[in-house]
Amino acid sequence: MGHRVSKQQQQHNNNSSNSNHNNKKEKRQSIGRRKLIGNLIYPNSNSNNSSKKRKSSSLQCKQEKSGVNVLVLGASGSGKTTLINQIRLMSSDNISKEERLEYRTVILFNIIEAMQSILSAMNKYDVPIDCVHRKAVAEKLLQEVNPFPTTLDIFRSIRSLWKEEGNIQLLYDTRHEYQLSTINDTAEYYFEHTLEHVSSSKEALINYLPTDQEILRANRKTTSIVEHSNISFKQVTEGSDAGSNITTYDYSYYNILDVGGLRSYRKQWAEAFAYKSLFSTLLFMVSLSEYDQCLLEDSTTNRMQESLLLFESICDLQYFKKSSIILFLNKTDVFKEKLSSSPLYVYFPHYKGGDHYENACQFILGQYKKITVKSPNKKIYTHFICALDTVDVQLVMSALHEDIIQISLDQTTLL
Ligand SMILES: Nc1nc2c(ncn2[C@@H]2O[C@H](COP(=O)(O)OP(=O)(O)O)[C@@H](O)[C@H]2O)c(=O)[nH]1
Ligand SMILES: [Mg+2]
Repeated sequence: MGHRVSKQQQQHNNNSSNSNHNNKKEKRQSIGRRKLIGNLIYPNSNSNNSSKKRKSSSLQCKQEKSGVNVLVLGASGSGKTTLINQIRLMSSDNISKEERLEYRTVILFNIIEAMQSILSAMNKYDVPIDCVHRKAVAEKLLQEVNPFPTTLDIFRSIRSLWKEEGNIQLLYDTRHEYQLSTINDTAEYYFEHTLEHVSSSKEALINYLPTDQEILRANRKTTSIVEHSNISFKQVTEGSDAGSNITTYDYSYYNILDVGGLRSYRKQWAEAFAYKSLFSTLLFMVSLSEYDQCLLEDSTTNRMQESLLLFESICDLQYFKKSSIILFLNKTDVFKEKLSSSPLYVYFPHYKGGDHYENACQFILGQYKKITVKSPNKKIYTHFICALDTVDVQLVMSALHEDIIQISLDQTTLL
């Protein structure tokens, strides 16, 4: 089970520059990058504080561990925790009842927040609710604030709005055209599956324990460094001629560090970097589908630009200067779906590939690869995935394992 180790918060602002003068621009960008991942990781900034934090840390990864150690980084919402949960579900480190109960609250809140976001957007765009009774229900629901009352009444109201008010589903389906990024892409799954169950009776609601599929879709902010130790699993490989295609790799144990991706939590990453020698494999997660969205913390910064800047600042860090990086380009499902309704060239004017999925994938990948050109020894291993798709993740895990072996060979050669 995940082991929580620290909780600190500090807000940082992005200072990326638009100056025409290159040196000024670089200087400002460097300040911006510094703020992106917090001062702690820079040796000349507040180093006393840093060592104190490290000393007070109870990270289990201080000890040598056998197996593969992977540090997963990336902006908030890119899918880090979802991928790790998929890996855990495939392995012996299943999700306990206690953790499922924590997810229960998150999911019930996700459902209420998603319907509130839809209703707010309907108000904003003057989309009417036809029935007077449902209009009153919607107004009441909009007044609820976090922590939400998770009563049977609320879920029955949401169910009736979703099932009976045509404009609500219409607005949900066209959310990409309206740039409604506050409406979670996984909400439909809850409206179609979870609501049926939790609104069926008081007992069903009280005893509700989320399934694996529901947990994978939960939007839960990671607020501390979470270590998942000794995740062991059998890998499925294709093309085995021994009758069975199930095989276990030599490295069957994974130790994975998950971190909070919001700017305010990036200061904690220093703690994870301090164990760089142990967590030698760096996996950077990107959400492909967020090219047309702004940050939750800052409505003026494009999420893809933030992720690119974050990636650049990670690549520039002394800790990772020579490291190879595994780049996961996630949310291929949403990316594919929204390309035609939200053209990529609007956000990246250099892009000329239209709404062709492969062109768009290669363009975004190119933006990340460009960043690593200045470090010729750095190898980038890339994978396009949909972290919600178990089969996809299973296939990628086999490839990931090959990458990790290659990275360890590369490192031996470089020594
Ligand atoms: N549609 C879709 N949703 C995803 C995918 N990966 C993650 N998500 C959802 O995106 C949201 C944020 O994911 P999360 O793993 O918490 O991001 P993190 O902040 O990087 O840990 C959750 O609601 C996930 O279910 C994906 O490949 N496709
Ligand atoms: Mg997370």
